[in-house]
Amino acid sequence: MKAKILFIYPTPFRITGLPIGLASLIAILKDKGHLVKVFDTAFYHTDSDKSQTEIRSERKISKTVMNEDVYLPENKSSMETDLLDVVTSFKPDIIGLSILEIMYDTSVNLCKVVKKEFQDIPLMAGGVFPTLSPEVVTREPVFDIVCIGEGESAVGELADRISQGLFYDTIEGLWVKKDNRVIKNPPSKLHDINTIPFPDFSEFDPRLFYKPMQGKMYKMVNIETSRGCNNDCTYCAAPQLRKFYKENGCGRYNRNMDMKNIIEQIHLQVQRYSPEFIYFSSENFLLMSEENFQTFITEYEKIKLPFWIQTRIETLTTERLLALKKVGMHWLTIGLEHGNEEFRKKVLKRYYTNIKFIKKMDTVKDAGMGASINNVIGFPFETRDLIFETIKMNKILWEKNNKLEINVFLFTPYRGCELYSICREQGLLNDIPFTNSSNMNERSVLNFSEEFQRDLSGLIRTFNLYVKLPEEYNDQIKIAEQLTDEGNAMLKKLTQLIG
Ligand code: B12
Ligand code: SF4
Repeated sequence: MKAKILFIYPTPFRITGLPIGLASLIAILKDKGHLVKVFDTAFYHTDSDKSQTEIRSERKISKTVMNEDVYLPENKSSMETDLLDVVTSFKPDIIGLSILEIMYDTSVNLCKVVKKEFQDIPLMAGGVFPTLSPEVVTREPVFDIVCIGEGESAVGELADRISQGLFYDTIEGLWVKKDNRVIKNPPSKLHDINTIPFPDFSEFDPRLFYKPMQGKMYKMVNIETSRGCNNDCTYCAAPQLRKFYKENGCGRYNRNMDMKNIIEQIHLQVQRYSPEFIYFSSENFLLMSEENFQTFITEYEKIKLPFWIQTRIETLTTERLLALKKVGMHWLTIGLEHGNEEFRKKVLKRYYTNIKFIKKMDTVKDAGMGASINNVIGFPFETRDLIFETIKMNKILWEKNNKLEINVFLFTPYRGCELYSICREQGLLNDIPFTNSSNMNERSVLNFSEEFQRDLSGLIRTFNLYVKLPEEYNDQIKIAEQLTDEGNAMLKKLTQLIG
């Protein structure tokens, strides 16, 4: 008898893209012959909130996606009823959820719905939030098991034991509730990403493959090339995950996949899913040796599909960009994050200078390419003037290359990142177990003054106006910052000027 595992992928409305972690668990389980199904929440519009693509278009970050409703139609049915139907028909032995902090309350609510009807099916939480906040998740009565850290070996062994009718309270990586106590097994060793099977996306809703790119929807497939990151950015979970794995003796967090495996993976996923676009799911794609880079170029030339990468500014060179462009690179995403050098260094632990950033971005322009520049506002210790330094830097970059897409996010203190602790120490954050606040929101969860909250909500909606319109418009843009009828009318008028 093989085990049946139902995974729930809670993701906000229309946040598409494929979760590599869950897909990797699915691959392991299928390899062992177990049966897997996925239920996701991406197409249930549970409140009146706008989708991220709508917000991005309103804030003039990206082109309006004209056909989102066609590619990503909403489910008209109820999320809870549909989930119960899947559980009834699939009859899983266990249900696992992949949880990021923003979706924690949705996850708990869905589990309560299931638990009410199916008391005997164990519910298991895994993912970044349970890994970094296991005590919060374990306290929640609805969860029977919490997976800490990478889950491939834990989930594989769990399914094997279930299929053999054995209990599973001694599996590394799992915290298991038994007889009113929690058995806390140590996390399992980190996996060698060259030996585990490639991610399997075939159980996901086909709509999750579609992502917008400059106003058009494309069927994209994610390719895993590495796991982990060696940098220390204070707003990110990666340094804390690295620390967690190190402290627990799990091995090296930062791992690169061999180039021959990356190429094999691309061929396999293209053959399986016929994508129109490839997304390389690595935090720092260009952090690779020259030999690997040359192999990538030679081999990718045969794939003939456009692709998109994320990389750190330090890794850019004109030669590499031109070579990548020649074989199909369509877009890249780069983090500036803040425009003030001192602030960026001290508060964010990002160490490039503005001059270096501008020079490196010239390589993008020289290659005739566009890119997304990521920016964040609303950090602790930030002021309106400091935000204007971020605006100023983006203005310089955009005036040199107006193919750039200027992203702006609101800092959100997710548990586990270094800035979360700083916000708590500074009295900027109440002792809440989690936040479902998104980095696309207008109001910060931090206890900022009302004046600074107003600055943030005004600046997040006018950021691209300040960057893209000449400075003579600044007084009018300031009016557009206001959440009043006058402000809204001005925002509309100025927005039209950018087109
Ligand atoms: C790719 C990516 C995405 C993708 C895919 C998301 C996903 N769930 O995989 C997309 C673009 C959709 C996305 C969206 C968002 N993301 Co994101 N994303 C990432 C990124 C860069 C890499 C994730 C990854 O692929 N890791 C590699 C895989 C192998 O690891 P993994 O996902 O953790 O999975 C392993 C384990 O966690 C475990 N596991 C995972 N799920 C489960 C489930 C079970 C049952 C078990 C047993 C085990 C288990 O086993 C897996 C395999 O080893 C991370 C940064 C990071 N370093 O984690 C941010 C990150 C996860 N994202 C983050 C955020 C904030 C978001 C958004 C809210 C941003 C936004 N406003 O749009 C949304 C929320 C979407 C959602 N689903 O809730 C934060 C989460 C912070 C937190 N503490 O919750 C991170 C950590 C970045 C950061 N700021 O620090 N994201
Ligand atoms: S933000 Fe990017 S570069 Fe910085 S630690 Fe996180 S993954 Fe690494």
